[in-house]
Amino acid sequence: MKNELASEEIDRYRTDGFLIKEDFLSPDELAFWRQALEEAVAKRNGNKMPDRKEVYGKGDNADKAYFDKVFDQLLNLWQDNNKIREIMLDERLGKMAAQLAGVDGIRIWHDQALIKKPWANPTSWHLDTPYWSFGDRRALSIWVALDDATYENGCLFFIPGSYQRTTFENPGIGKNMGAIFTTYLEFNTSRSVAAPMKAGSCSFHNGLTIHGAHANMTSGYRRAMTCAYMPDGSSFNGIQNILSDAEFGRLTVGDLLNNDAQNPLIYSRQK
Ligand SMILES: O=C(O)CCC(=O)C(=O)O
Repeated sequence: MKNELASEEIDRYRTDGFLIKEDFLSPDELAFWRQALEEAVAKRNGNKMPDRKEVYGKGDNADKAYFDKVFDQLLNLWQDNNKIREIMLDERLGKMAAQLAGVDGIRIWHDQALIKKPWANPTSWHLDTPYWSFGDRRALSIWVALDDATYENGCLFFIPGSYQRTTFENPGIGKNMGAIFTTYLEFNTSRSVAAPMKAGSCSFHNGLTIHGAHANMTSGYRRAMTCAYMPDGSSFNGIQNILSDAEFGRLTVGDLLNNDAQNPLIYSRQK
């Protein structure tokens, strides 16, 4: 795993709000991640979450037929598959996320397999952090390509620098690709940057970076394994998102999100 970050890469991430690492995984690691994903997906039986079908607040009910064809989305696979657990709890990933975010500790918010099946719809431009149960401008995700992600099958796109201006207000993610630009008029004429990647490469993006992905115009799969990271010390903001009803019921706005069973601390600089 090419887990070292040069200071130039950290600077670029801090300017653009995203960073691409080519050939991040070795061929053996890529094979292990693919096998882990295959096993985990088979075990999930169509459920998005380990314990339920949906993710709260992600537009599951509106236009289900359309959104089911954006991608298959399976979250928190680390909680029910040992191989994904080994992959996701790797301190090296946490350290990279902490270095990019400029924080001392990193917790998993949730992992997520995003599988664009043949002929899948595009992923409209959106933000991530406004969906999450904490508000921290430094929160970020890793996105690892498990197939070549190309212009044809649904590679990611980013709006450079957008994370420096966007807020926790949620413009949502609908069927209109560019709806977010009516909220963020200042980016309406921005240049977008495409991120085609070979399988085994990865990108990091800040959760407030405007991003999206092409449709899958091919008969093949575009599989990605991702993980959203929360800076240690983040507190509950009242949004349910991936939290179970029981956990949601227990929490009061302002409570620390430090339950290791739900959000494991995978890196701490103090250690
Ligand atoms: O894979 C995609 O199509 C979108 C990915 C995304 O939005 C994310 O990882 O935050």
